[in-house]
Amino acid sequence: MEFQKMHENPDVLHVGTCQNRSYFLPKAPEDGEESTRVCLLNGTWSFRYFDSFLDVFPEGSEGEICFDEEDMDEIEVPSCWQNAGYDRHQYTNVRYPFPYDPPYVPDENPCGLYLRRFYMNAEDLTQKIYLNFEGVDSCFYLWINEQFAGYSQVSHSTSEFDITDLLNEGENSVAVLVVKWCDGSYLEDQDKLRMSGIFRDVYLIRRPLAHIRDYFVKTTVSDDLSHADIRVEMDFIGLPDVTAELYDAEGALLESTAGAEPNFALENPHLWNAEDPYQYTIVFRTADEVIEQKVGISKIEIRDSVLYFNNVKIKLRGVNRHDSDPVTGYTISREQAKRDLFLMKQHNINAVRTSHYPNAPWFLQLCSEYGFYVIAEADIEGHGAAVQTGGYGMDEYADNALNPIFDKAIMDRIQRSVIRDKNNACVLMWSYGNETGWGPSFEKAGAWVREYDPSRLTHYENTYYDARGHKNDLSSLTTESRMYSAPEWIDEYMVDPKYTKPLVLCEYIHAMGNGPGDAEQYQQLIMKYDRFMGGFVWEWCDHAVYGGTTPDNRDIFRYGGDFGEYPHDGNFCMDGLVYPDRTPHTGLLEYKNVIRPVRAALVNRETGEIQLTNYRDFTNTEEFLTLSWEIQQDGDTVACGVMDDIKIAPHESGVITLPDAIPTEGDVAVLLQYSAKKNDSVFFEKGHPLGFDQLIVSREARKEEALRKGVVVAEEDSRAVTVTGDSFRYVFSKTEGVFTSMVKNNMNIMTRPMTWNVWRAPTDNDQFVRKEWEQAGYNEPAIKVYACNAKEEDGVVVIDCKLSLAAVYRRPFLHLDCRFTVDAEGKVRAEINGKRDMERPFLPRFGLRMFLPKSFDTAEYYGYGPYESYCDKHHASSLGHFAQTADDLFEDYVKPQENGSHFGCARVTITDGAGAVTVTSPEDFSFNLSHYTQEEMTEKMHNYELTESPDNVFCFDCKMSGVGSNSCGPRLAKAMQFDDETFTFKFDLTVE
Ligand code: IPT
Repeated sequence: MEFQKMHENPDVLHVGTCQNRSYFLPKAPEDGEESTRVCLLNGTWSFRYFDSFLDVFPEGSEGEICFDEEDMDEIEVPSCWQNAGYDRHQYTNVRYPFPYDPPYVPDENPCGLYLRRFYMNAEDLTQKIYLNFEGVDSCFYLWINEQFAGYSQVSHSTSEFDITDLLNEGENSVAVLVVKWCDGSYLEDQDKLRMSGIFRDVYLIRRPLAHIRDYFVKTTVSDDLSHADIRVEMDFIGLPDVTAELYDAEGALLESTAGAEPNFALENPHLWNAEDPYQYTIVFRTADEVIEQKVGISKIEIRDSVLYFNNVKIKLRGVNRHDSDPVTGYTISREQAKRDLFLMKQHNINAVRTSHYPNAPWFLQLCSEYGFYVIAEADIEGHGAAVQTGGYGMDEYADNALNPIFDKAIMDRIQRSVIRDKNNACVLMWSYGNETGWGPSFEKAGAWVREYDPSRLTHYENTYYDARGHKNDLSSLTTESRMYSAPEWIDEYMVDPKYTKPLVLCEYIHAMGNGPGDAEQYQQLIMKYDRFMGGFVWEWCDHAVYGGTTPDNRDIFRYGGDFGEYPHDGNFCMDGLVYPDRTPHTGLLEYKNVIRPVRAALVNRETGEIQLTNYRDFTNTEEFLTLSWEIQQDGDTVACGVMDDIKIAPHESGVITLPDAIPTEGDVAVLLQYSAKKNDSVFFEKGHPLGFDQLIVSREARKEEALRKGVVVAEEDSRAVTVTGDSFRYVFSKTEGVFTSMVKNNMNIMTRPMTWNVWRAPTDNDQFVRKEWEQAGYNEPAIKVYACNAKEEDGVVVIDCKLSLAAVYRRPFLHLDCRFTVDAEGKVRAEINGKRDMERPFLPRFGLRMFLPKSFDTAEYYGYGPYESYCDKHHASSLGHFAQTADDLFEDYVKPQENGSHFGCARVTITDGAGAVTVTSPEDFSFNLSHYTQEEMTEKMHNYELTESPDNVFCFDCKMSGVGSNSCGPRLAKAMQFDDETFTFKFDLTVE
């Protein structure tokens, strides 16, 4: 008998599965917290891996599966088989990992046969037994006691089977053949490491013969929010008698009803929102079963193109989250999920998009419990269709959506997502999936969603073009969703009459590597426009596979290309706000402060009045805010205090008055630190920092110190000028235009010659401009000195030097006109006037680089710290005095790149405790100190491959370009590019 193959048949999506229902785990009446009706089948299963589906049926098997447990390996369920050593990982973003030939998939299609045994007693068999799979990638065939029991394809939604009639008293077996690719894989082209297997929980549920099959808790709230009705629509197997009880969050019984359509009325309901996720509980009871359902009540509306949640114009401060862990892959425990959610709460995030598939069903329960607005996305992503002819073909893009063979699956996947998760308070929007184009399939499914659940908003990105002549009907979508739109486009959207829906950026500020640098720019727009609901950062975490440690104990994280796979998309999966192990990136700290709950502005310097605005949507500052204030003068605290009785209603402003006078001289700033007023029982403790504002009141023009005059001698030969004073001897190269040796007090401070410095190890966000930079030769400039004259003059030595920077075969991109003055104590005063070739791209940076002895390992600076800071990414840092070692300054990106710079500096000293090199400047500058050269970081693909430089690398820059988010977002904003045609860099360099 030939095996009936279903995984290349788009008409056969599920065989033997039950009708969809909402997620709940029933209990026995006598149960406590744990349900005795649910039997988890997680644990060790027997496992046989096949490289190809064809190997499942060797010659002579006649289409029969061999269930013989002998010779089988063992595997943990749930898990991904690639993480257990089978098959291999692959990371691709857009491109399908197999030819685009729907509904067909390769014959060499890896499979895994899973088998385990379980026991049933006679009493069990008097009931209904359901078998549930919460997630299997990509599809599976099921046998109970070696009898075929069904098939299902949809990796991230539940498949439930009624297996009652296949069971025996005593031992039973369950066998699952998981196939890596199926026709459904065309709809699962999510940007992720591609893994396979039974990756979520598997369990049996015992239920009485008559039971509640499904229910939908529907709530309506009166316009003034004073009244709510709860109506439960139920569906049954058999005819159980039902009673329903409504409890408040403290467990007090409010109301009890009997009958098949329970309903409750509440006066002054306690509504749910992300800041106060209050949930009631309904307990449904039938003769032999209890179901507990949390209920959060809210009113979601769009009025005049503006989102109102419980009559408040809320803003979404969101992230896109994948199920991803470097060790467990797609298999995420509640503890792992909670760790993500708690970290989000600690960083002011209030919304999650489950990109691009439903998460485990309990994940949304956690979001409802902890307070997150969720875009709940269906398991659909098909952007691989777009790249059939190179680039993004807009017609091709929609090929899956327009292909009728996928109509059924698109409807199925959307229904599965909505029906399973409908009773969760956190669901703000139903998302039909991601980047699959648009077509009749989505129109039909969208109409179904609106009909089934009109209480939620609907979302889908990829509707902005009509493909292959199909005129898009977008009437089922309540929102306009875009990704990575440039700020200028958002301004246009707000005035263009053709746009009538509220706008959400379902993906923005691409958090890859060092970035994002444009968070504040977008936040300004979110705050400005009522019709801009907010955005979701792409994305929450870096995806990687943990590969153990190197002999010197460095963690190995692998990404695309590290598994020998083809095709792959390199480190494009390393684009999260947290590292794979959940250590926050500086980008998360930046985002946290950009979305801080309070912002401040100076009203009046004389009176010390400061305006505070409360950006929480529902909570008065009185309930959450402790304000510590500090008046700073030249980086020192001159007065400080704490206020925690500030009353400002949500979305309102109020004025506070500092009790101490704000000085009028020097660099003056007011630092306002916002922290949690109370212990939050779950996420953080009293005092947890919520963000800060530093109001720079004034920065004083910095005076140049007078040069010390005395005996300084200049000697010249054809290659160098040697400048000698009492305590020093410096050599200035007449071919490089910089100092090549600086000996002070008999110590050579430079282990190698200084260099002019325009290159930086490209960040991920530099990956496009990098090509232009390399074309211009910024990575390999040679120096041509046209003239170099030294003279002793009035007790100092003055070296004038004209030079250019140009790479081999290209014309100069930069001309410099420099004057270096060396005083009698060895201080070097530099004035460098630069002129650029404006046909070349903006510069990564411009400055000088010194190589210092390894012992010069501490940077003491007055500038923006303690976190790495750039002109467009410094909102996590403040202006002040900092002392950090090269290790502290280093941001250890898995893919090495420019990091650890500090912007807005007036002074930096690099010291070993005894000696010191100090740079000061009348204008703000940037610096970094690193164990690694930019060449090393440019070259190496992984952090564990980095080799330390024998010296410490000290760069000080007149300017450093911003970082932006161009890895997927718009090109770096003009204002953040170092694109000046002429510039002047003045600094004093002192060696002690
Ligand atoms: C877009 C995708 O929606 C998302 O899954 C991810 O790939 C992200 O951007 C980039 O990291 S796809 C992009 C090519 C627009």
